[in-house]
Amino acid sequence: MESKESSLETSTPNVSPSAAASNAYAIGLTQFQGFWIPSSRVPTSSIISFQKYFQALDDDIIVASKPKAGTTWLKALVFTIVNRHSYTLSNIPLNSIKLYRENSNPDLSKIPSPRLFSTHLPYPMLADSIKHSNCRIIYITRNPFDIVVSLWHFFRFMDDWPVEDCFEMFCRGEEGYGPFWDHVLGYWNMSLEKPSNVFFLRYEELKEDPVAQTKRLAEFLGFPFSIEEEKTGVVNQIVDFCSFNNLKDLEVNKTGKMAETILPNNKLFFRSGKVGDYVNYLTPTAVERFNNILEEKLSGSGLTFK
Ligand code: PAP
Repeated sequence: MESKESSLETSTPNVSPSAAASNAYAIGLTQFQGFWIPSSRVPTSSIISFQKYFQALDDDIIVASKPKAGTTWLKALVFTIVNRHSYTLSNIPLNSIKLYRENSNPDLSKIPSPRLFSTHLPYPMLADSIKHSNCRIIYITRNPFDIVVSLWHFFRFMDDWPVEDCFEMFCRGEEGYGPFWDHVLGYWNMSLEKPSNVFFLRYEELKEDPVAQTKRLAEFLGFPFSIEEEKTGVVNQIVDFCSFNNLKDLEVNKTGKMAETILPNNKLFFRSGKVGDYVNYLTPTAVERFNNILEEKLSGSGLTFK
């Protein structure tokens, strides 16, 4: 749901560049519809096109996340669960779709059903047709400190910036698709309001019990595992196939590179895949400071992070 140009954009509505553009990552950010969009990669015109033209179908599946929250893992799991009868695990294609980047109004009718999409856009920015349809959204989030560290590592290919800069941007809410709290709250609130349409998942829960979470996911998606499948170990096979170690070692991720991106290689998406790595990078004072911000921003929502 990303695009480069749109012939439809007549003006640049409600757009302002990052005030603290001190590094390559910050320079690419633009404030748009209340969030910070990495507009050098995802032009706001493509979001407008998506909002205007995307027509959701009731059986669409949308993987939503903030960057570095577990998108790659969740995409692999969802695709594999849904397509497990069409492919063998050794030849399953794991693709990503960047639709509105190439074309402001792409023809999506040829995508086989159920159509799978992924997006980093916050809930309020989704096309109305998604909000009014019966389609399913799976949102993954992660301990924000691990997100900061993962994000910082990821963008070091552009700029060897200090982790403190990345952390400060996070505290200001001025980071890709941020503020973090608004992004997560949008999907959290919808998961409470429409639990059969929005599934809220945490990276840490997936890490702790991937088999149980994969079964929950399959149920939610309308592709539950049969007793026979459970007996013959299909759930475990899918979990193993989508595991960090397996995905990391796939040739496409060891040596591949996505077309039309500034990213040097796919390896960047597989760093350490651990929970709590942030303790090696952020001071306890920094953690406490962000915890205080989060407590205030999430207050009354029922959403907490350990
Ligand atoms: P994206 O949103 O830019 O696509 P995303 O996949 O959400 O990135 O995040 C990458 C993180 O997920 C990396 O975390 P790390 O930097 O803390 O290591 C990456 O290692 C981790 N990751 C990728 N695939 C998996 C997986 N199969 N299992 C667990 N973690 C994974």
